[in-house]
Amino acid sequence: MIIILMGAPGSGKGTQSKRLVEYFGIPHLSTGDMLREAQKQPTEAGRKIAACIDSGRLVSDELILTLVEERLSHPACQLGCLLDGVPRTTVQAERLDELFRRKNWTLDHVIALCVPQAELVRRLLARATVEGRADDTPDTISQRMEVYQRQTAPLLDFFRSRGLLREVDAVGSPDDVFRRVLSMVNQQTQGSSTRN
Ligand code: B4P
Repeated sequence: MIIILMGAPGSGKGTQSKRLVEYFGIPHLSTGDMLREAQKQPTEAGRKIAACIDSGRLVSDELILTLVEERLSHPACQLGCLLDGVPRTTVQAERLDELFRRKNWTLDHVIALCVPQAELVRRLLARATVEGRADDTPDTISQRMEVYQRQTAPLLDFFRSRGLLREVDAVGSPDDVFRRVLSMVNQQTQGSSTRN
């Protein structure tokens, strides 16, 4: 099973991913986590990644695609995986589409977590007080929201036009949201097995 989890910053992608990968027993591929690990390296690449994240910009498509392709080639991903935070641009979406076709993999679900902007900001500011992430400051949050609207939100139409997009109301407790996500995935899976 291949699942893509989309949503604005703070929509709960990381939170729901943890539950989904445990439930389905598939690997979790989070580009945010991969980049936070990579930025710790005392190299030019590590410094560039840190600068992008801290200012709320996206890192380059080339870097993301190299990291993701490398991770998807692991044997653990041969039976599926959950992509969390990728694709975030049209180039990433198109290149992943090509990669899946080359590998003869089917993308099963694209789930978009829907949360109003005021709630997103509230969550990220609350996380700042707990985790102190460098990109959870008010200025960087507003930059990330702007980047999301400009570069990532158009992908919802990309997946909608392919009949793959499932939008889930992601306001409520993390467990409530998880129940909604799961029921959406199960409905969809049953629907496609009935059609086959
Ligand atoms: P990510 O790590 O993907 O960060 P995010 O979008 O802020 O997080 P997420 O939506 O997962 O929020 P979370 O569950 O933690 O990316 C970080 C940066 O990396 C990007 O800004 C970018 O620079 C770079 N990057 C990543 N992928 C990239 C790509 N493909 N291309 C280029 N650049 C890329 O939830 C947030 C908070 O809300 C948490 O505190 C959580 O506890 C809380 N929360 C979650 N669900 C809740 C609920 N239901 N109710 C109340 N609070 C909730």
